[in-house]
Amino acid sequence: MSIIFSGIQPSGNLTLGNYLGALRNFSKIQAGNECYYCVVNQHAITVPQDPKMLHERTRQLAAIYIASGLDPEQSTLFVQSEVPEHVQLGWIMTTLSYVGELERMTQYKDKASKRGDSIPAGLLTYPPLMAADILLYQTNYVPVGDDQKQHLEITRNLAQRFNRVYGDVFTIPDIYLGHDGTRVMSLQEPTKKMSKSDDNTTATIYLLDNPKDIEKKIKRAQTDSENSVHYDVEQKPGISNLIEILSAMTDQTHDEITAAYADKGYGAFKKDVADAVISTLEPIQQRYQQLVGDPELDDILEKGAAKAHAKANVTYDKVCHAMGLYRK
Ligand code: ATP
Ligand code: LTN
Repeated sequence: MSIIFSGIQPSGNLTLGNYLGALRNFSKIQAGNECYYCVVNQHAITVPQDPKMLHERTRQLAAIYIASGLDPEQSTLFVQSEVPEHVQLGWIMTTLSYVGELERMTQYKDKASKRGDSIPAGLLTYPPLMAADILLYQTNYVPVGDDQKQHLEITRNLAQRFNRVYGDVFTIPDIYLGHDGTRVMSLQEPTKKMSKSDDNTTATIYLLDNPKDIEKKIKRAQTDSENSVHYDVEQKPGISNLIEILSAMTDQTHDEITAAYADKGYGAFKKDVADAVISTLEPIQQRYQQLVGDPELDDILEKGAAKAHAKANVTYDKVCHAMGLYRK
């Protein structure tokens, strides 16, 4: 049995990319492991958030976790700000971090470059908070997309740095990349990843999109003029992205899909991709609608926070003792 930890920021509406790259893997690995899944709302405030929206999205993300297959009996589901050890250990990890290594993070460089002269300091100190999230639970594996590799690497470095100076307190975590490493691309610019913060909403399928919108977006997805369905990321990024999506939805290989559409055009192909996406998302959407306004969700999150707190507190106590942060 391994300990698993992952988190998603409640900073926008979740996309098909988040589902295939993250959420789906979360539920696949929950059986037989000790899993913690967190709504990382304190990470979201490293850029300005509207308070009412942040509150709503926190609840929505928790409901989506469950709707997409996380079983609260098997996995611990909670909100980061309800377990105070995250920021407490986050501060300690900040004191162990070097400004130079934080400035080298590509996510920091990307996000900071959009903020002119007023770069929030929390954008720079985002990775030590993420390290604290992971290390508090003595995590073995962290399921995330490959864009998070650098953050995982700094987490490992910080854990090793701590253990070297203060003794063996932390387990050194590994990244867990989904078996097919699905990376869903934008429907309008298929060389760029599909992202919840894309301003062009026709480029993105949101998990809560209605069937009509999904059909429209896929119908208008950028392709090429060849009218031949086969996988070639360089020459046919649009069609290859749709093949990837269909393959992830139906478990068919690229070759099987190519063979099935050998004498069919893009119209029929796109219709089938849309149908596959709609039938995968429909049950998730139904479960989401039942849950989001249900007090049962609060119950689940309260129990989750209590369980997470109990585990996190053991590690945090060890850290404080190792560092001399105690009085008696
Ligand atoms: P933003 O646009 O705000 O940067 P995002 O949509 O990239 O957000 P994150 O909150 O950064 O999403 O990521 C949540 C998880 O979803 C991460 O593990 C990330 O790797 C995964 N993920 C995000 N977009 C995709 C995608 N297009 N394909 C596969 N996985 C993705
Ligand atoms: N940085 C991650 C979100 C995140 C996370 C974590 C992921 C915050 N803390 C701990 C895994 C483990 C992102 O932007 N996707």
